[in-house]
Amino acid sequence: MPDTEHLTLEQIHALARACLMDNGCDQANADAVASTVTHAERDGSVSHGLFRIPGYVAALRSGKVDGAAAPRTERLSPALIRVDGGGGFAPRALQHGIPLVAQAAEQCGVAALALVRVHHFAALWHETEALAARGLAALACTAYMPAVAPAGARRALFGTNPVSFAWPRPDDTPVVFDMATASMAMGEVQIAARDGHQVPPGTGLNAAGEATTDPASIADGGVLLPFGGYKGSVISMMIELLAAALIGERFSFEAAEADNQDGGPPRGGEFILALSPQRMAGDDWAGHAAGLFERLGQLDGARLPGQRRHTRRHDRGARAVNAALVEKIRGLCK
Ligand code: NDP
Ligand code: PYC
Repeated sequence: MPDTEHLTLEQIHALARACLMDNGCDQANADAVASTVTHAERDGSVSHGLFRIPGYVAALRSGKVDGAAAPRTERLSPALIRVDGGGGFAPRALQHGIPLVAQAAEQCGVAALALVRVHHFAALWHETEALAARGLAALACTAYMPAVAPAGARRALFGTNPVSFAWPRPDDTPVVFDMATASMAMGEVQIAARDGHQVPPGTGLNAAGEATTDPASIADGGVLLPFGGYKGSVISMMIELLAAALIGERFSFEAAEADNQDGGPPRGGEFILALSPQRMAGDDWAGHAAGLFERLGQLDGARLPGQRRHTRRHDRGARAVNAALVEKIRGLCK
């Protein structure tokens, strides 16, 4: 295993924030991204924590992303909100848009947020958990750049296109899943390559279109496969439609064609849906759902999604971070 360096959560936040500010972010944007990165490290979502800082910095340095972007709101109807991220990183626009869609869903029972002109490089559970914290069920999805071959094909068209769903539980953490619709997130493949691990059979193909368990030959010139064969493939296509066609943003292939290939996230969009169980099912909604979770917990081997991350969250101690990555990030600071 590569060397690691132990950093407290405060040190992780400070390092990320300083590096972003040294490379052109204003305070609001640096704080928003640094918090997202710190929460990922806290929860063990390593592929979407500090690992992403070099990409964020590349996008700032090339001028692709505006580090001082200020989101703007357009209310398309009482239940339909568009937030224009102004070409900035998604966490800043989400900070702005999530309270607005939550309030609209509380009033209308259901509301949607179309996040446009953002650069998304993070896990999605941040946004769905924020809505669940307000008693709402939430769904979020975004596209990226082609990395996944549709079922039957050997060339990439879809992004790794993640989807997250969170269900609120009063006085408890939400039940939440957040997953790439690829067999594996590309970040996980890149980390496996960095750390010298193989990936499971069925993860992807090399540049010659042959099945491989070597992560480097998937990440460099190869393709990922969708999770679950054609079923994951059609869900990935749905995400392209929801996070691009539905909200007037770019498909993964369009995002890649317009991108400057600096290694940072391309411009794209995110679709978020917020639903009020209180408004739809009435007072009994939480107890009713708890019955399902209880039954699931009684089955040997089964667990609730989100449980692994939420357990790690209780540990407020230092996190072991790849030492070469920490050195690289320090080198990107002034
Ligand atoms: P994982 O395969 O690690 O996990 C997927 C989900 O399944 C998690 O919510 C996890 O919960 C849950 N889960 C895992 N095992 C079980 C189990 N045995 N029983 C019940 N639930 C389980 O995620 P991915 O590698 O696919 O994705 C990693 C991250 O990458 C995501 O956060 C995603 O948002 C991000 N990503 C972002 C992209 C972007 O464009 N911004 C693109 C692609 C991915 P738990 O966490 O508790 O283990
Ligand atoms: O891990 O596939 C991924 C990914 C793409 C964009 C952000 N994360």
